Amino acid sequence: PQTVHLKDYQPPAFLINQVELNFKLEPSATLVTSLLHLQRNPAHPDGRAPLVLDGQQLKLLSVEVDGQPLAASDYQVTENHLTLPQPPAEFVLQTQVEIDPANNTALEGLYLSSGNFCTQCEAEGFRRITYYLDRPDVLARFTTRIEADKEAFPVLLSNGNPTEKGELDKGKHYVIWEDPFPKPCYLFALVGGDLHPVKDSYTTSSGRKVALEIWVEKENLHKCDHALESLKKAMRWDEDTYGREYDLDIYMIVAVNDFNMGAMENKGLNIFNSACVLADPKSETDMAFHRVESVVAHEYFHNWSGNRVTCRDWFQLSLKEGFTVFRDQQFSADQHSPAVERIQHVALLRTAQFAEDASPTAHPVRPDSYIEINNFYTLTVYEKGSEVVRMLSELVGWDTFRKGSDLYFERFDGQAVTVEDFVNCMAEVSGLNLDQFLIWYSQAGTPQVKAEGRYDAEQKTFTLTLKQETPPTPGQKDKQPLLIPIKMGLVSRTGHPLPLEIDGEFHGTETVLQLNKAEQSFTFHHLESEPLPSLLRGFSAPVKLSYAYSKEDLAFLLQHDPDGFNRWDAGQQLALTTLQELISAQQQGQDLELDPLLINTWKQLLEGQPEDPLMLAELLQLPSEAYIAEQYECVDIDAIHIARDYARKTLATALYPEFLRLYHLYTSDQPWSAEAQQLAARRLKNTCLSFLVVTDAAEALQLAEQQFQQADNMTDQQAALTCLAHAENNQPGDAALQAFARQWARDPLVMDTWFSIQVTRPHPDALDRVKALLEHPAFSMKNPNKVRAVLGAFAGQNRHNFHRRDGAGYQLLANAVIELNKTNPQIASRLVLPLTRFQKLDDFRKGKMKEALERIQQEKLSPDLYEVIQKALV
Ligand code: DPP
Ligand code: ZN
Repeated sequence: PQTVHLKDYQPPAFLINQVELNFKLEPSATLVTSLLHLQRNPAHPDGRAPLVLDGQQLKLLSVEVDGQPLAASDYQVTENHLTLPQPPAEFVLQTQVEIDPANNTALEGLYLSSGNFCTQCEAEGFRRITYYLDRPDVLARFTTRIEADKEAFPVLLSNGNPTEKGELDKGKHYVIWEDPFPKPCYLFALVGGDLHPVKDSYTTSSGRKVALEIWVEKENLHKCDHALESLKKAMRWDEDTYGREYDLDIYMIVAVNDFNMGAMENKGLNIFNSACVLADPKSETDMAFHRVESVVAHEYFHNWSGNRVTCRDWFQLSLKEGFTVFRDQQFSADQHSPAVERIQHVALLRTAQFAEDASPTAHPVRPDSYIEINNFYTLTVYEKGSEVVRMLSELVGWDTFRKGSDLYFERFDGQAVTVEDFVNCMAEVSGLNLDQFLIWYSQAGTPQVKAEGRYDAEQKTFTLTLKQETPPTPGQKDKQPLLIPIKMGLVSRTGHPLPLEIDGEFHGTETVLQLNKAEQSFTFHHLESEPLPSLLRGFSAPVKLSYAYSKEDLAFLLQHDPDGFNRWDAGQQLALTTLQELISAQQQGQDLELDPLLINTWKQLLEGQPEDPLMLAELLQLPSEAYIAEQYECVDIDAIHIARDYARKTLATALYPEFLRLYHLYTSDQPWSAEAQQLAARRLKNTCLSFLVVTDAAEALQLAEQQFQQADNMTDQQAALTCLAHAENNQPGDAALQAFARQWARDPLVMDTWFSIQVTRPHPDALDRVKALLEHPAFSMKNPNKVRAVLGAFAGQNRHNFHRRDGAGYQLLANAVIELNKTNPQIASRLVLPLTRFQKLDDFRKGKMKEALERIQQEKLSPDLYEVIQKALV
C-alpha cells in the first residue's frame, strides 16, 4: 500500500465542468454510463500530463472520446486507474462500466441495504461507481438519470432537483435529477428503493420555501417526527447564528440500516444510519433522541461548512469536520443545558481522544500522511478539531469569530480550501497573529499543563506559574509550545469570585490567560487572603491540567466554583483522587476504605430539593474506568475495576436512603414527554436506581422490575433492564432480557441495545455471553450497527472483561477482525483499535495483545487494517 503525503499535493491535471451519469439499476449488474466534460487545468504545472482517472472494482465495457470509441491500445486500465496518455485539451469522455451492488459488503460506493440501493462516497467511494477524478478539489455540476424496475424500486433519488420522470418498457421507470451546485464527487448520492416519505416544508429567512422529506421503510414512518423537527430547528439556528440559509428547493434525508458511519451530508440528499434518524419514545431513549437531533443538525450544517466551501484534499478533513462539530455543539448547547452539554463532550474527549493521542495511531488534527484516509475519521480530526475551533472563537471573541466565518463563506464559496484559509480569515478580522496557533493543527499529542500557585501574604499577591509540555508521539519527537487559552478565575475561601488584577490591569472576575511559552507566570494583586484558583473553566483548551488541590479544596470548589463545568470537574477530581487511594490500597493488599469526605460530599448533593437535577445526575457519575486509566503511566486493569466497583457499592450502601428518596421524588406517573424537566427527572431517577441496585437489596431489584414492566418509554425501560442485567444475581436480569427480546424482536435498533446491555455486563460470564450472542439469529457481521453493538461495546465498555488475563477477549476480537477484513475493511479497521492500545498495560497482557495482532497480520490485509497494524507493531 502507498503512503500519501500532504507535502506532495498538486492541483489536478484536468478539471471536470459537467457530469452526466446514467444508472440502470440491477442488484448484481448495474450499468453506469458517465459523460465527463473535461478540460486541462491551467493551474497544473505540466500541460502534457496524462489523464489518470480513479476506478476500483469496475468492469469497464467501453471508452469514447468525443463520441469516438477508443481502441484498447489508446488507454490503460489497472486495478485502480484508467489512464489516457495523450488526451485532447478539452473533450468529452464517455465510459460505461458494470458494477455489482449486491455483493458490495464494504458499504462504499453503490450497495444494497435491506434490498434498497444506496451510496456512500466519502471519502473515496465514488471510484467504485465509475471512473472519475475522485478528489475533493474537482468540483462539477452533476446530472443523474436513474432507471430501475418500478415495482421493486419505486423511489429513485439523487442530488439537486428532479427535472424529469417517466415510464419505460418492461415495467421500468426513470427519474432525472439536476444539481445546480458544483460539487466534489464525495457528495454524490443515489437512492433507489421501496421507501416512504414524511413530508414537511420550511420557509427560509429570505422567504424561499424548501420541501423537506425523510424517506424510510414503511414500518418506520412513525419514527420520523423528531428528525424533522430537529432539521427545522437546525435550519433556523444556522440562519440566526451564522447567517447561513439553505440553497436548494428540496432537502431529503434517507434512513438505511447498513451504514459504516453515522450519516453523510451529500448535497440535498443526506443518507443516514437509521440509528441517527429514527426516534420514537417507546423504542428509543432520550440519549438516542439527542443523538438524532445533533447528527441531523451536524449534517445540515455541512451544507455550508463542507459543501459550499469544501476541502482541498483529505488532509484538510478537519476543516469541515472540526468546524461542523463545533457548530453542532453550539447548537446543542443552545437547545439544552450548556454546562451539561460541555461536560459530556469533554468526558468523551479526555477519555477516548486523549487515549488516541497517546497511542500508536496518534496523529495531528491535520495529518501529514496516510495510507487509507478512512482511518482518519477519528476523534482527533472531529473532536479535537472542534476544540481547536472553539479555542479560536474564545481567542477572538464570538462577534469577531462570526465576522471571520462570514468572510470565510463569502470568500471561498464554491471552492476547495485549506485550514490556513480558515485561520487566516480569523486573523484578518481580529488583527491577531495566529501563526503559533496553527501548530494545534500540525502537532499531535495532548499537552500537559502543570500549574502552581504561590500566595505572598505580605505583598498580597498570588502568582500562578504555568508550564506546558507535549509528550512525543510517533514521528514527532520534539514538540513546540502551543498558544493555550486558559480561562480562569480566583475564588475566595468564603466562596466568592475575586476581582483579577494583573500588572495594574483589571479583568473582572474571569479572564483568559494566553499561555504561549514553555513556562509563564501571572501575578494577581491586592488579594487580602489566599485564594483558590479555578482553572481551565469550561475546558478552554484540550489539555491535561494539573494543580495540587487538596481533597478539601476540591470539595469546596464543587460547591462554590461559579463555573458549572468546573464545579463538575472538581467533583470528578475529588472522586478520582479518592479512587486512586483505593487503587493503591488494592495494589498493596490492604483493606479498602472509602474516604468519608466523598460520602459526605455526595450526601450534601443528594439532600433537599435539587436545583438542577440534570446537572446533579452528571455530578453523580464516578469517573469511568477508561478515564481513571488515563491518569496512569502503568495501568492496573484489575485494581481499577475493583476499586471503582467498591466505591460504587460503598456510596450506594451509605447513601441508600438518599438515593431512594430522590428516586421516588423523580418518579411520576405522567406520560412521557420530551420536555426538559421530564428529561432531567428521568436521568436523575435512573442514576439513583443504578446505585440502589448495586446494593443487591431485594427492594431495589423490585423497583427495577416494576419500572421495567411499567415504563411507557424506552429510557426508563432500558435503564431498568440495564440495572437488572448487570446485577450480580443473573436471574431477574435474564428473565427481563428474554421478555425484552420477545417484545422488540422486530425492531433492529432496539435489538442493538439489547445486545449492548448484555455484552457490557460487568461479571466474568460476559465473554461467554458475547460468544453466544455472535450466534444469535438477530446478529449479523454484515451489519455495522450489530458489530458495534456486540464487539465494539464489549471491547470499549467492558474493559476488565475484554482485558481478561487469559487473552480470550483479545482472541475473540481478533477473530472478528479477520472475518471483517474480508468483507468490510473500514469496520475491521475500527474494531481492531482496542487491540492497539497496549502501551500502558502490564507485560503479560501486552504480549497477549501483540500475539492477537500478529495473528491478524498473517492475513492478506486491506490497506485500512495494514496501516493500523503496522503502526501498532513497529
Ligand atoms: N458522515 C461524516 C460526517 O458527517 C463524514 N462527513 O461527519
Ligand atoms: Zn461531519
